[in-house]
Amino acid sequence: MPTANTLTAQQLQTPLRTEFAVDMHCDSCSHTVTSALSRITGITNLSISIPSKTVTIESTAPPSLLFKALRSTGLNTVLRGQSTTGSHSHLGAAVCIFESFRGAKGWAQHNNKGLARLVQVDGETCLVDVTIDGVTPGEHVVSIHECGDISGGCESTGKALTELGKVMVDASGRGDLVVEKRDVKVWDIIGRSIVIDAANQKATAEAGKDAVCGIIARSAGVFENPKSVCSCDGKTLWEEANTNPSKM
Ligand SMILES: [Cu+2]
Repeated sequence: MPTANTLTAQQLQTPLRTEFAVDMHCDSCSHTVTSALSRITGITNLSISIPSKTVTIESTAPPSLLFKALRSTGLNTVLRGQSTTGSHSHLGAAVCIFESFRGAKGWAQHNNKGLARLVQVDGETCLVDVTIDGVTPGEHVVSIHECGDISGGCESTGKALTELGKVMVDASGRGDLVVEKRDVKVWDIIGRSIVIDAANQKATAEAGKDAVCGIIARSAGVFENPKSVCSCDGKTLWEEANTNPSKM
């Protein structure tokens, strides 16, 4: 076993409080979590609750790094929410509800395939949290497209402006992505769209027929994720895919 190195990353300008649902069952799980996080620089406060299966972290380390460290324990982990600490507040937030348009007539279809939350956590950093469900298994590319026009499904969203990242969709059709972007500002992308397309479709800049997409809309702010992890089968509950977007 190699020695565990300290994990440093570009720190946020403003400390964030980030809450994760982690499927912990006992003190041993809790110790595993503590030791996975102990390698990360920038954590100022850590609180673990086994009964509520939550891990709350105050830190200037990027949430994606915390997410990866928690996932590395093998325990099911979901990003639940994020807020700035003390008197700081975030600079803007947005939400994007993904829909599938295959076989749809026009845009009047409500075939929810998940959502993205975007929070501008400081002047430089936009935190992106994407969860999708009911999508073809395999690698998918998540991109911001120039237009918020879904009148022709994903194909009318225009060209891809920037790639947010890649999602590996598992055999059950689910996938997620937590990433910080420094080339994206929330206020620049409201009214545009996010498209998720099979990686092998990305030879062209336009979205493929089987892509899912949604319009990026301003949101009230700091997100609170209703997802939790279930102790029955250790699986993530994705009930949020069917919840009211106004609550996000
Ligand atoms: Cu345990």
